Formats: sequence, structure tokens, C-alpha cells
Amino acid sequence: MEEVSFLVLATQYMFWVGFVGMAAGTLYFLVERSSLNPEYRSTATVAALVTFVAAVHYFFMKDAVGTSGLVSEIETFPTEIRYIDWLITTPLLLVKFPLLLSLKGRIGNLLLVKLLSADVIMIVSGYIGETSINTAGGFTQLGLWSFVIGTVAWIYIIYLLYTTVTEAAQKRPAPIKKALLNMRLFILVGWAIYPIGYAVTLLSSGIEVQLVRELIYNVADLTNKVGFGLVAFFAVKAMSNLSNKQ
Ligand code: RET
Repeated sequence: MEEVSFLVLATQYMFWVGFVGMAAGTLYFLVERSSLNPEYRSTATVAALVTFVAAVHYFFMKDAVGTSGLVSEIETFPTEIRYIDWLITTPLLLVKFPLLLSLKGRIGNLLLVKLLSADVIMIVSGYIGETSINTAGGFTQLGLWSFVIGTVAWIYIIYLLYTTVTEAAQKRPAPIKKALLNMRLFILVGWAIYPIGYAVTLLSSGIEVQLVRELIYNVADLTNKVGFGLVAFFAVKAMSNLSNKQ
């Protein structure tokens, strides 16, 4: 008889927590959206879209790992589900920077194009690499190169945030400026968890390692989607309150 694994149970439980957390975030952003001045509502709409996509993602993930707590029930993780989520949600997270900067015209468009192209390169290379690692059941050259390319793209995003975005943020009202400076940290620190998780699977492909990686990704996702969304939301909420008082 196969024994129930604590790690499998914990992962199944965390997928539920992820699903409920993302669904709650979506509801919150949608309900609170109407309390904002119309010019700021797009920030709440984008935040709700991000958590909604993730709620759907976690709904499927929890089914993919079943409910038995048996290792044999999980052969491989449905990598596609995560990467489809990331391909949709990471651009939406990055869009909040130009949105809060309210950059108009060429400068705004250029920043958006740079952020989104680097982001798509990062996610697509990660997907190609992880698929090759999964197929080979461990380390591959392609997996290593995908990691390198993806990491360079991520560092470029950080560079843009700490140069162009930081400069433009200085001209924004205090609550927005503060939020933008804090939001950079999510991309620098919060996003770092993903390449670390990827590097660990590249080096060691056992099921336990995959489960721990999933657990860590879940916590990271909640922080980077709900937490990040709240930081941006509170800034536009403060702006709406200020302009209503005047
Ligand atoms: C990969 C592998 C290649 C190297 C790098 C990666 C980074 C992934 C990131 C994902 C972020 C996801 C978020 C999801 C939603 O909250 C693709 C793992 C750098 C940063 C923020």
C-alpha cells in the first residue's frame, strides 16, 4: 500500500488556498472598483483580470493533483497551465507601471513595448526550457540556455523599472510615486522566486522537489498578484479620496 504523502497533501491544500485567495482578490477589486474616480478604474480592472486568470489556473491545478495525497496520482505537473497564466498575467502586471505613470504618446508606448517584449521573451523561453527538462526528466542544455535568456530579459525589465520608470515617477503625486517605487520591489524580489524555482528543477527533477517548488510558487503568486494589486489599488484609492475632498 502506498502511503499518503504529507507533501502531496500540502500541495493539494495550497492549490485550494490559491484558488480561494485569487477568487477573493478578484471579487474585492471588482467591488471596490466603483469607489474610484473613473480615470483610475483601469488599475482595479487590470488587478481583477490578473487574479481572475490565476483563479482559473488554480482551479485546474487542484484537479490535476487530485485529492488522494498519493504520489502516484501526480506524474507530471501540467506545466502549460502555469505558463498560459504567466503569459497573460505578467504583461498585465507590468502594464500597471505605464498606467500609473500616465505617460502619453511616444515615451509611454516605447516603455510599454520594451517591458512587454522582454516579458514575453522571459516567459516563452522559460516554457521552452521547462518542457525540455520535463521531457528529458532532468538537466538539458536547452533548459540551461532558456534560463540564461529568460534571466537576461528579467534583468532588463528591472533595469527599465529602476531607470525610466523611477525617473518618470518623480513627477507623479506622492501616493502614486510611493506605490510605483514599492511596486518595483515586487518585480525585483517577488519575481526572483520563479527563476530560483526553475533553477532547482533544472538541477534536480525528483517529485518532492517539484512539489516544494509548486508550494513556493503558490505563495509567490499570491504575493505578486494580490499583494501587488493592492499596492497599486491603495494608491489610486488615495488619489480618488484626495480629489473628492477638493
Ligand atoms: C522563468 C525561467 C527562465 C528565467 C526566468 C523566469 C522567470 C519567471 C517569472 C515569472 C513571474 C510570474 C509571475 C506570475 C504571477 O504572479 C520563466 C521561470 C527569469 C519572473 C509574477
